Amino acid sequence: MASNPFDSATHAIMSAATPHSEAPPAASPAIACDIFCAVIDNFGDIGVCWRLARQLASEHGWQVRVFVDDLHAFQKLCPSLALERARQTLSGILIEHWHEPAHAGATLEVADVVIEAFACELPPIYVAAMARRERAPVWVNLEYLSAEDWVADFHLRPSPHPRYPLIKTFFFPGLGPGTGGVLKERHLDAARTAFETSLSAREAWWLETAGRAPPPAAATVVSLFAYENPAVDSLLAQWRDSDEPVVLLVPEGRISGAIARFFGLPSFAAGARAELGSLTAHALAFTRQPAYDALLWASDVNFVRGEDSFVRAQWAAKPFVWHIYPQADDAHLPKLDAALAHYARTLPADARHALARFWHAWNGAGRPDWAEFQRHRAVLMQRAADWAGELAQVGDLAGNLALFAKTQLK
Ligand code: TRH
Repeated sequence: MASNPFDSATHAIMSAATPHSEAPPAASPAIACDIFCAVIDNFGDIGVCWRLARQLASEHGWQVRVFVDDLHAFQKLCPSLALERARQTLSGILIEHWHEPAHAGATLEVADVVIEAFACELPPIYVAAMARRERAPVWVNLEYLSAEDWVADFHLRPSPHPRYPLIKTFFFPGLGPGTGGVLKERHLDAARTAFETSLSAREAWWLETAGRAPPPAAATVVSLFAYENPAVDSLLAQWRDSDEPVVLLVPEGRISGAIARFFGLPSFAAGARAELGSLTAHALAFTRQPAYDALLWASDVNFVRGEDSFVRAQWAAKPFVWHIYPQADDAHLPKLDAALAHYARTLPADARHALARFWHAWNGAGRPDWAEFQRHRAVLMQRAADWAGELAQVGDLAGNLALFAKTQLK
């Protein structure tokens, strides 16, 4: 695992900003919660589950156990995880290496709240034990995030088990009212403000991350977290030829090969730096999850993907471009447009169309036009800040879920 350059600066900010909000409510008895996570690919499945687990434990005082079947993916965003251990405790959360399909922990003690992430199938022996429990647990299927309108209609719909006296409730994250919302830690805004208003924190971050001082104000700093993407070559060429300097920050990953090819390098691994025309690119180590936010805060425009980084970019309140997780039969495209409908809703028509064109181009339809995107930067910046406020009105997913569970447990 490469060393992590984001950690100390961000850690200082995060710790400074979280003195009281992390303390669990003293009076309430701890609710026990099991989260089951099957990793399909990449980091979003465990990324969402781990973020939720940490929040339920630190902000709601729950006793959380995470069953996860892929410790390698988990370790990328949680480097202190030991790959060889079947059971370990991190941040007060018990982590069980889940060996599908039978394993369900050393004991079959069933929690008060059972979260099945992204329709992964619970071990049958665990479901049988849920049915035997004196009081049936609150069973929640946490769905993938979608901004589509139908989500609000299906959020919190119950589904009785065909054989057992158990009810599973569908919990839908979303961007609009009536949905489960998206994850947001209580301390997040304070941590972001602390970072953005502290020159020394930003200088320390740049030094640790890119080995240099922050770039001049005239430069546009771009973070790039994406899947393989045919549009990247055109974009890199536009940045190279741009009138203004562009500083590109690329966490090591699936897009790194394309960056290396563009610069004529054999690879673009953490620590690498390359320059062509107006473009300077830095390859960054993949950081532990809490440190990823600082990359978004330090950048002017963020390219994000999947689910969790897409949400973090919204809380970073900077213009962003989403590489949505591609699905068969282009099933992802209506989801992309649904997100745009929320995010771009109040933008003037020309900026709205420019943003939609850029997002579409980044997702396979057309050629991204950086100059056009830049022309609307000021209004996109304002919209990003306003949208973060609107989205916060939907409520944080962990809080919404905890509230639902508590009403069921009463
Ligand atoms: O990795 P993703 O593409 O994840 C997923 C999965 O593919 C999943 O199967 C799919 O259904 C889902 O997307 C929609 O993108 P995502 O969701 O952004 O997850 C990445 C996680 O990695 C996120 O929690 C942020 C974290 N991360 C770090 O911890 N450090 C880093 O340096 C970076 C770049 C990301």
